[in-house]
Amino acid sequence: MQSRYSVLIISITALVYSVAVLGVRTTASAADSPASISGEVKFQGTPPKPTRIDVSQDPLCAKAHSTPLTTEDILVGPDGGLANVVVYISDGLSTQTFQPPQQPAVLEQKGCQYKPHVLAVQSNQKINIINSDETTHNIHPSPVNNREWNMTQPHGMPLEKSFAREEVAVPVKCNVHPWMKGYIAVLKNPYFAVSDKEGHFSLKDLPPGSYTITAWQEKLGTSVQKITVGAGENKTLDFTFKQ
Ligand SMILES: [Cu+2]
Repeated sequence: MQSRYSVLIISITALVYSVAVLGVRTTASAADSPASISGEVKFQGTPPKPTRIDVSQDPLCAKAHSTPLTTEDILVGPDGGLANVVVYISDGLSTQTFQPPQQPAVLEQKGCQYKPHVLAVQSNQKINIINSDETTHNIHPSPVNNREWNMTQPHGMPLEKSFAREEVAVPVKCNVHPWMKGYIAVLKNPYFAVSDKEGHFSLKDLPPGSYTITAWQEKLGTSVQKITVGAGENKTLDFTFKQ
């Protein structure tokens, strides 16, 4: 009985010691002070007016909107910020493989539109695809570097997918509703963002280093810049697109 207690005490001591060592390590890595890059994606010139979409072919889509649906391919905010631009590290990281986050991404079909219009995920990250509409959709991504698929999805049916390889970006369409278009950007590292409706983006928790940052817009193409960030540095980087 006594020896059992000794084993127990030794085990507890070992456990406490391991926790202490791990604790010290966590503190040490936090002291490495990650860097960040944030900025604005701007549209130069007069922004094109979104055009009206006719959804009358499906009354269930029409009834979801009190005002007409409009195109989302170039969305410019009141101060000239460009939305839905994928900003990511395209070069400069080591060859390490990044594990996908546990948290799945969500792509919703709502009002017969994709929400968000541009979704960015990590390769092999789970994507929960939701149909919140009463109508049935048929979601159909057409990738170049990943496997193509095509799924009918009635209301309420769960669907979980992922893409294995980097691809910016995979076009997504609905085979039932021809106006439904969106994109899924698949990145092999976790350092990416999609600009919000004011055009703002932020890349956080970066290891210090020299990077190539690429901004991608579905109609306006890509813009590339180089930047170096030291430990704990927060740098600003703006991108400008024009038609
Ligand atoms: Cu649809």
